[in-house]
Amino acid sequence: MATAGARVEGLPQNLPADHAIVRWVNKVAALTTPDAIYWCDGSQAENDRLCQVLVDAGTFIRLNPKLRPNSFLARSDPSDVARVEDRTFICSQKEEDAGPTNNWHDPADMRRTLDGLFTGSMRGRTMYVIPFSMGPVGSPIGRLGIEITDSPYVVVNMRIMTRMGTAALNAILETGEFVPAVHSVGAPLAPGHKDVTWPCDADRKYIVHYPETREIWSYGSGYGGNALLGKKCYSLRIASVIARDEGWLAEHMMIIRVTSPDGRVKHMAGAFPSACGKTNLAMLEPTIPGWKVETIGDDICWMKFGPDGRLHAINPESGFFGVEPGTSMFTNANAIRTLRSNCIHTNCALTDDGDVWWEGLTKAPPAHLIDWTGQDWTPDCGRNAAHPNARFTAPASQDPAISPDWEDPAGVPIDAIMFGGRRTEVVPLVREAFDWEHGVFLASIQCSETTAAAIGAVGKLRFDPFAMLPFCGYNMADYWAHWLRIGASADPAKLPRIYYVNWFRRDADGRFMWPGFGENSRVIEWIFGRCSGEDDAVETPIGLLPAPGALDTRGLDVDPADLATLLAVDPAAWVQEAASIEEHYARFGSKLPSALSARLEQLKEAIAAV
Ligand code: SAT
Ligand code: MN
Repeated sequence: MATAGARVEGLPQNLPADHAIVRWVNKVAALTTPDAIYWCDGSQAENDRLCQVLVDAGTFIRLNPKLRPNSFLARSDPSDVARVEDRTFICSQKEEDAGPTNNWHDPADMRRTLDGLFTGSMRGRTMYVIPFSMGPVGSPIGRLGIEITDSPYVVVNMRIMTRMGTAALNAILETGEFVPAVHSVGAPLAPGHKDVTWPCDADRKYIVHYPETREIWSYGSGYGGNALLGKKCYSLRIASVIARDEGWLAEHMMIIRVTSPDGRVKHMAGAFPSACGKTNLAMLEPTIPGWKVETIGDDICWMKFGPDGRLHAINPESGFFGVEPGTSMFTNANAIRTLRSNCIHTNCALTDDGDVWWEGLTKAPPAHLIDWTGQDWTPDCGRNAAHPNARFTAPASQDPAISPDWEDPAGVPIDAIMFGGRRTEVVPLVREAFDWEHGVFLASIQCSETTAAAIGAVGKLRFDPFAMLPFCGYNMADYWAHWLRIGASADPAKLPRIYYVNWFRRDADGRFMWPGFGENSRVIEWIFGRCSGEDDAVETPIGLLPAPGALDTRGLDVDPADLATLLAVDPAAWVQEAASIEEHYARFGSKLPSALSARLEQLKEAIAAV
């Protein structure tokens, strides 16, 4: 097939020219007309070459090798700084299969639009072919994909975030299965034109998913989850559809291993919206003596039932794409230690000695910086030095808290699942669901203040069920039904217990009432005890709360009155909460599982009876 004259480099020898993968790649090349097609092998030498290409293009600034070896800073176009939820589409055949929380578009019509946009979109550029594995190669819970992109920045990020290159391609050749994902920054280069440092199509971004054919097409953005298509696009939007069809779970959750002082081990998963502390929780250093927390994953969790009837989870990623502002030795020392070398920093500030800086990294800011837009910055200039959604891309293997079993292909058995979000008011520090179905109810009413991880208003309260609002690839009500089915199909004694936590309560002066970070280990200790059969909870209308004295508060600097508020149920506030849950549920019409509307009625009755 024609490749519009593109030069081909690195085509693996075990890939015959008439193989279906080669034909697909050539078809995309015929549409997008790149100058060259480069097949990535994932090697260190290839990575070093591409990083130098990015330095030469001005996209990367090499950081001071004495301070941060093999690390780079990239500054994006100011129009391209976060996920674009209003430009993210689920193009199922039927609108009701995307549901009221997704942007639906007719797939045939979308294909026509994208055909137009992708035509010649890679002109003047190299098209990279990236075979990748989500999960350790060969894991029975993992899956394979191939991303085509015209962005070398995407290639070097994908190398950190996924297992990318020859081993993944060989697995694809063996199994014959992969999710195709096509990405273009949407900025063709005319001959003789000088490139910009962050090419994108500021006004036309499309992050498109075809759930029935399990395809991803992304146009116009080079940033994060818009462009690193193994992450939200594949591991959540497409994988949630695959998981529904195959009876497993693809979730927006961190995963940790918790070890008690007497050496007992439990695994916990936790779903929180973007920029709500998943990475901090995943790398937590307990403040209570003798406890240990190890990281398995910080963002995505794929869970399947094992032969033992329990849910076993893997982290499909191999790196962290974490928020920088607020990350420090005081809030997440393990993240800071992870960033010593081999990382990509996007949209933070540059210090005069060639290091990175962001708000919150040090107590006092440096006297002078170059900010994320490339301008001189001084502490009195009135601007942020780093973008609020500045991110690090860091190899998970460099996390000092990484669990020795984080790459176990069989996954780890999950004992507890936490849900949570940013709630200034109403929602207590922690509560346990009465049972799996009640846990699905609590997760379906998850609600959180918006953050800078997506373009749009920050601090606005919205329902974000299961922290999957921007990531569920099908009708959210059908997704709830899937969770209910998973629970009904299992031995209840083997299912994880479900918790709802809130680290973000504030008092009337706006001050956080709970110190969070390492102190969250106290909540984890209570959950651990509950999962070990400890009977130290009290029943309330909204779930099981820690019994008086059950939460270990020794050495904790929290006002007893604040602690009481953090563990109280205010019936008047819950009457209002129930009214907004009713509105939230009404959006799903007849698709709302009756078990969930029944749980809402029970909640209302229980509050009225207080
Ligand atoms: O989706 S991203 O990977 O850009 C970050 C996030 O929102 O968690
Ligand atoms: Mn996330």
